[in-house]
Amino acid sequence: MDHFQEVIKQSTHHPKPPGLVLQYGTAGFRTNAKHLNHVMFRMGLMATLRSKKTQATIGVMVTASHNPEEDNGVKVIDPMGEMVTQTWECYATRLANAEEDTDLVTAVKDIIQKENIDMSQKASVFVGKDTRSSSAALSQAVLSGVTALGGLTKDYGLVTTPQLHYMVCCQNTHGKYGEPTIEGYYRKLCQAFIQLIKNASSWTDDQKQLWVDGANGIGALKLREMESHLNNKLQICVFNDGNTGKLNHQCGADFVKVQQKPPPGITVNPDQRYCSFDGDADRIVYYYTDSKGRFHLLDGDKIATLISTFLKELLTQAGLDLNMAVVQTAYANGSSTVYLEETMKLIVKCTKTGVKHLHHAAQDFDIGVYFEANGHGTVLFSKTAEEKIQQLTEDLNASDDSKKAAQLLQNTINVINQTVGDSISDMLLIEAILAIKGMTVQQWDSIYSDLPNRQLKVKVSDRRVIETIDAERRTMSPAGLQKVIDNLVKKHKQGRSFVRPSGTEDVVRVYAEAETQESADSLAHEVSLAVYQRAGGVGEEPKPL
Ligand code: G16
Repeated sequence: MDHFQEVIKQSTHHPKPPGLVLQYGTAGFRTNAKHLNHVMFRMGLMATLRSKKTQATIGVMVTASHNPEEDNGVKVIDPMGEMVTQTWECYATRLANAEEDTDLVTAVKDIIQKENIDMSQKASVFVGKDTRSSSAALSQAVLSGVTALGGLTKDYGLVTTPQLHYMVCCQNTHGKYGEPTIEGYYRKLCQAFIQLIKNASSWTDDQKQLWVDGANGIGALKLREMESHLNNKLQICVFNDGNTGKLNHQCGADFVKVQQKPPPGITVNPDQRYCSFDGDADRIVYYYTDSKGRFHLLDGDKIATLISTFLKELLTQAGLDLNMAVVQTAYANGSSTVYLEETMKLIVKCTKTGVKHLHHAAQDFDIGVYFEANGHGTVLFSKTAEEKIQQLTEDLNASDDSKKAAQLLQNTINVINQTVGDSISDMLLIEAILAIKGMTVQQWDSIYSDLPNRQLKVKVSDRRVIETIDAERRTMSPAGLQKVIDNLVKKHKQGRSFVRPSGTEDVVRVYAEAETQESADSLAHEVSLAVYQRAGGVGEEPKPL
């Protein structure tokens, strides 16, 4: 039986709900889990084709990350651990929407022809899944898709998304990036962390304690697994560990960032550090309460600032001339951008939402620090940067000071998962920086003050009516909406607002910031109302906050 007959045969076990149309969004397909079995099978097919084309291992992660438990989704990972390239996102959409089995085979054949794929090539696909109850069956569907086209599979089972990205990169670099095993991942990151904090002379036992909200998901499980590798250098107390609570429900990085409050049920004590992961552990945000009980959030922008400050200081100390930029999105707090550009004198780039866009932009620099405000991000080092740093650690003529800085930079590179944003890796890096700099979370927070801001969601009948330009900072359609937003913004001191269709949820997102929280809240509400009225709002009209 040839591959195509096998595809048709196997596809009957993964039927497509007639008429269902899905789009490869910000981070893959995402919707209610009961509509996704056919998509998973087809992504197995696509990953196999991509593997044959690139002659490398491809990854498929079954997860809906920050979405509610009843949703699921899939992220496809390219050879170096980055998100699948955009041309293939179009193929993914076509495959997912092919109505009949024969259409599906036609779509597969089209990809083979367009990409000139040699079907006699071997294919290898790594598969992982998060803790959702639907993930087991859906990852089986991915595995069936790979097998139907004759690909080889390696099922990593329960892993965080960034762990799977890491495995793919390790495999394709033949171990140069690390060992493609979970143990190898913990060893590399934890050893680098332990090396880094040897430079933290004043870190007391009390300061070693960190409270982590595992979002009732995979991150909690993986932190427990990692613990023994840390040699008690960091004491992680996990809450929302999945034992009783529901995934992402009233917990996790997205909840904390959007609601601007800690997960209910946990007492946030002053003088302690807290952080929240999201459902697949690729985002992280930090927080604390001050002595007056006020909640303070340290989001992706604050993380980018802390990391870039640390790196810049090390580059100066090392005497290395490497260019560094910070990549953000429209959600970045206006104060962070001003601070990075005007005080730190760094290059700041703004891209569309989605780590794939930020990652791509960060690759243009020797060191590219990229973070979305929601806590999704990492740091990329160019080959040149890594080589220069390595050479300096071995340079016999270099001063002790510059060599020490180079050594710190090298350990920093090793603690970072450069393939994608990674809660665990980011957490270790942040903890190491705070320890080395002898900095409290309050001191970190005081680097700059956030402008008060608010994020809201508006339900509309078809969110695709909103079209954006200028890295999502302005809308082109519906006609007239941008003008209304501009006029509303003018009424608020330091006002800024934008709207965009979400690529992971069926909503339009609204962001607003202004001089006071009251003003940011009222701007967000006014803009939500404008979206509701001009972009086909459904359900109840947005109410003032
Ligand atoms: C995903 C993407 C992020 C993006 C987020 C929200 O995160 O990986 O880059 O910021 O969705 O996207 P949108 O506003 O389009 O819904 P995650 O953590 O859910 O995979």
